[in-house]
Amino acid sequence: MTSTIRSILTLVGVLSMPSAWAVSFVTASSVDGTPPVLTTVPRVDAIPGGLMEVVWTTDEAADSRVNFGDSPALLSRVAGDIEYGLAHRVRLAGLVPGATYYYQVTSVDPMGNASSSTIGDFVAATPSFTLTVSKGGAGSGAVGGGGTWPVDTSVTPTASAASGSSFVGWTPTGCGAAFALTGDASCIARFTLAADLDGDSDVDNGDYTVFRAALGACSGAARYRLASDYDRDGCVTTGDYRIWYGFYRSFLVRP
Ligand SMILES: [Ca+2]
Ligand SMILES: [Ca+2]
Ligand SMILES: [Ca+2]
Repeated sequence: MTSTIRSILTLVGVLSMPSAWAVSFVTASSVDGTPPVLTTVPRVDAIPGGLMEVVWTTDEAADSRVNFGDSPALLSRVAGDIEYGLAHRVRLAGLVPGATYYYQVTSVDPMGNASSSTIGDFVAATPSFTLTVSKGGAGSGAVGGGGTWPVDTSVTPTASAASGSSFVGWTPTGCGAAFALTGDASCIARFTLAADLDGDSDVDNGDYTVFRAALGACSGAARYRLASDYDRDGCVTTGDYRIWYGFYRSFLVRP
């Protein structure tokens, strides 16, 4: 009984002295009083979308913080990550393209020891986007206008049908005129075989049959077919046949 009471008293004594308990547990050798070492000089990279990213490393797990602003004396904005790690990567948003900013990185270890870099500067990138221009359809041709430009650049995709092919149109149709690049965009130029009048991606007697059906007809007639009127003079004539035949020949010798 006496020993039980002593045990309880001992326990109460321990519980009533949490600070003493804690102090007795943390020996001098385990206290981390050393701030992290920045093992790389912070680097600022431009990443897609007009953001800038500050990258650095530390020799021990620490958090990530970047103070930045448009004056070295006033780094009034902050971005960061409270997760501890050795590799630090912080994105800075809301920057004015082309403007100069000043920044300083800080990493703090779990014991609160902090290290900061010297103040550096960078110029905020102008965001750039990519226009991809590609080809579709059974025909062939050349496309142009693709590339990477600063935001809001006016771009104009181009399409030029190869001999024996016709350019039909763009997907999406907005690619057919100049437009401002406000994001990555993709334009597909569709080419058909000019002699493929029945649309089966082949050129053969079936297309000749379709042509013959319109031969002699002029615009307004039921038999008239605009696609067969290659010279667009309003009538399907033997002159158009010669053109069709030329397309047919170029289809036969295509690469
Ligand atoms: Ca430390
Ligand atoms: Ca055909
Ligand atoms: Ca014609």
